[in-house]
Amino acid sequence: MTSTPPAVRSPRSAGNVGVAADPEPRVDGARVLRTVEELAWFGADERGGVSRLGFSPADDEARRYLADAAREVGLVPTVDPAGNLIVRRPGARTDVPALLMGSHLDSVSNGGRLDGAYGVAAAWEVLRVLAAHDTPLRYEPVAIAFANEEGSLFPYPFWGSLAVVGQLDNPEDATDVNGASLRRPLRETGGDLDRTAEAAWPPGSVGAYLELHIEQGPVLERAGVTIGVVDAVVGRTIFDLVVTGRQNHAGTTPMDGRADALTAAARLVLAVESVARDRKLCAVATVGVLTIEPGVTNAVPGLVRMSAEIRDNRADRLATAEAAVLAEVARVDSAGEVDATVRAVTRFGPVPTEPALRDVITAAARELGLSHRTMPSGAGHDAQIIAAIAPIGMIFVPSRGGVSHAPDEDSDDAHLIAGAEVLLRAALRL
Ligand code: HGY
Ligand code: MN
Ligand code: MN
Repeated sequence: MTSTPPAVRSPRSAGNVGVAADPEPRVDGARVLRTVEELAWFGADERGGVSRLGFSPADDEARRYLADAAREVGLVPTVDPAGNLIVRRPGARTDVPALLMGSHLDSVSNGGRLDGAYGVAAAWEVLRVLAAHDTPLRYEPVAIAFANEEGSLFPYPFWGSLAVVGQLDNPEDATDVNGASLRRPLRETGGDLDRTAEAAWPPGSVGAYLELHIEQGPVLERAGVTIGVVDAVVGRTIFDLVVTGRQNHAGTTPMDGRADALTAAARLVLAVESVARDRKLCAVATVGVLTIEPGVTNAVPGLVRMSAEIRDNRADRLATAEAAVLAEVARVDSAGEVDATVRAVTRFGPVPTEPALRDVITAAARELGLSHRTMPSGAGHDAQIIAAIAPIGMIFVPSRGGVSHAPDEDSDDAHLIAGAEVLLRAALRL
């Protein structure tokens, strides 16, 4: 991990937001890139990439850094009780709904520098530009960095956006993967576990939500297209599976007398994969976590805990695939050698974006002379949660090699700047 965070640099600090009557506001592309670079400092992983897990010290430092950067240029940052960092223009209007723009600040373990952080950096820039121009807007622009979208340390993905829509379940019980309570880290970041309900935005208070994000897949790059206009965000079900066998000596236990939890789990891993790959019941299916007990070379594994997640853009297909996963677990269980249990811990349905906002984004891209195409999102996003209270729109830019949730996640600078320009244009068109 890294030693000291970057100081808020003077070029960005130069001059507070004054009001100018420029008919053609533009983002400062270099500033967007610099904010992205600086954010990558927080949680920089010595293996490469970024490990800025939600509610970790690195996440907290990144948040403070962004709040300071906003304050330095005369914007007004606040932290809501769920830990979302929200930035407004000075004298922000409260008599009109908000145009909310943002993404998340946390990363997966050993992830990239762009997933989430790019959208936050761009939203900060767009808000700064809008604060500096006397452009009449129907909605009050507000930038937000959602807390804990990935849920890598505290396994509550979309924590911050769920709080904003008033749908956090039993927040006071939230613990990290090791069982430690969220209470202290949330308090240190400016939140309050007993008051997360107050993070909910009242009905009608958000006129629109726009999220800019890297695509995280290969579609735009392969097509040579700069801007993705997202038409739907994928649905996802996450399962916890437990396989219980009988732990015993690896040298003395005959092969026909074993209840090996790991070999049974291995069959389940392949069965989960097969639900998508061979049976094509859903778009993708993944086992990403496998823990083995006791995890030594010379004992037959007695217990395996594993995750499984399935995704699709259609709710009916997701339901069918979910039933198939349950049936596979039941099959391994009923074979009698081991006990296998499964629990769907998280379900997020697929969510379409707002057609009118797709049109706004498309028109913005066209105005800027940027190539664009409509496409679904295979990754989950805070936008799909915010859809419960507001129309949502999403903008994608190409990911190099389609790589994400990995250290070499990257995008061309020109694409990153183009995405920020589209976000600003879309905001102005609203
Ligand atoms: O997992 C996802 O799709 C998102 O990156 N959280
Ligand atoms: Mn992600
Ligand atoms: Mn993301």
